[in-house]
Amino acid sequence: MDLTEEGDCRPSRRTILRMSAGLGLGLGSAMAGTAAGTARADDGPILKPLPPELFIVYGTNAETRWEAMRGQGYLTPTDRFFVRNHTRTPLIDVRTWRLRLFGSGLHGSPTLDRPVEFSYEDLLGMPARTIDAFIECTGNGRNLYTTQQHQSVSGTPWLLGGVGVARWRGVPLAHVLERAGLTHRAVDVMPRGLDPDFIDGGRNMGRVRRPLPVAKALDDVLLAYEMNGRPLPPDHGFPVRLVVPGWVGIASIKWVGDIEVSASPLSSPWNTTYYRMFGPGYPPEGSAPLTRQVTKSAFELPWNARLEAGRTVSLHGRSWSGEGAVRHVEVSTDGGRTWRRAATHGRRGALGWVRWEITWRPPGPGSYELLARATDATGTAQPDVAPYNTFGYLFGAVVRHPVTVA
Ligand SMILES: Nc1nc2c(c(=O)[nH]1)N[C@H]1C(S)=C(S)[C@@H](COP(=O)(O)O)O[C@H]1N2
Ligand SMILES: [Mo]
Repeated sequence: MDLTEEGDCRPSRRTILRMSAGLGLGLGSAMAGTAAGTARADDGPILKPLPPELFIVYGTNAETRWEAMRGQGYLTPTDRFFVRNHTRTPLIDVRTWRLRLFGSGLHGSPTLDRPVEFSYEDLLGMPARTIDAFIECTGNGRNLYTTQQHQSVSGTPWLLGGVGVARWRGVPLAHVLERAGLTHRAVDVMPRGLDPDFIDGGRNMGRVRRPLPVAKALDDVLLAYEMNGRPLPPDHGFPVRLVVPGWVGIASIKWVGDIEVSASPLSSPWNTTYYRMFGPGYPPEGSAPLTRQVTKSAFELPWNARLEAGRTVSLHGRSWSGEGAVRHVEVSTDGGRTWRRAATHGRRGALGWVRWEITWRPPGPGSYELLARATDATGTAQPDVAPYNTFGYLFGAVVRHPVTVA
């Protein structure tokens, strides 16, 4: 395993104490009487506050406003981390919750009726790892297919705020699989969420689940129970979620209830109907299931930001890539004619992002487009155009960020 991390393999005593406290009455008041996976009777699909200065809300989803990242540290604070829910955030009682593993890829082929089970406390007692990794929605930037490439696509019209970097702590999935009796025959694992069934156009797709190849599952995937030093909040997958570094956000299943481990390939709507490229140039069944995220960059500015004329401004931003650490970032303030290298600062995590900064003195009042272009670990720069696909996935082209100087 090769993770950017603090290096320890033991759960910290602090964590254990804090989380054991959570097992008692601390969580009790909010959770009492709810069975694992029981939907709440109350209000909206997302539980945390979504103040308009931090989020743009689209139904069951909410994206981070990039201006809310200005002045923040390396990590996205939990209060402004985007939420992508197919249905709604469930409230789960950890006292009755169990992680259930079953399937033909485990010794003795346990069934879902008689699975291998781990409690929340069992997981807290296993070797822990911490990683700083981004989770990003596959459709992040989808709005740009329409506004920048004049193509029509379906799905939530995210700008660029469907991404965040958090410090995730949990048990390597590899460890849990070994403990459950992983065999050499296993090819796919499929975690399944405890949120309600997803209904799409009247069709019940069942609970959110997506197969993950065993090779990735054993590489750097976490079963995370902490986000930014606190127990996972309900909206981000309490009690336990997958964190699949570098991969499409859908791989990082929240509210995991069970994991099928199979000796034959698995499928679900989330690797057949969705999360493949469809459209001209792709076979009717779509591309192969999507895996890594593409490279992207964003300015920590409002969309259509107003900048003051006659003074030099500092432009800040962040770039990230499913290919690993970003090498460098260039910025153009003249529509892409000339480019200057931005100064990167702080950490350049392989699983996270890099922060950068450049100064600009607008030549005069008017409308401008700011462009940022990152070059990934393979030496590939963000392209000018993203390949069209009907769902508007993986918009990795250079974004033309509109600003007004007045
Ligand atoms: N159980 C479950 N897991 C899920 C989802 C969901 O709706 N249900 N959404 C997925 C998608 S599409 C994304 S992009 C990420 C979003 O994680 P976040 O809400 O913590 O930002 O969770 C993934 N895991
Ligand atoms: Mo997503």
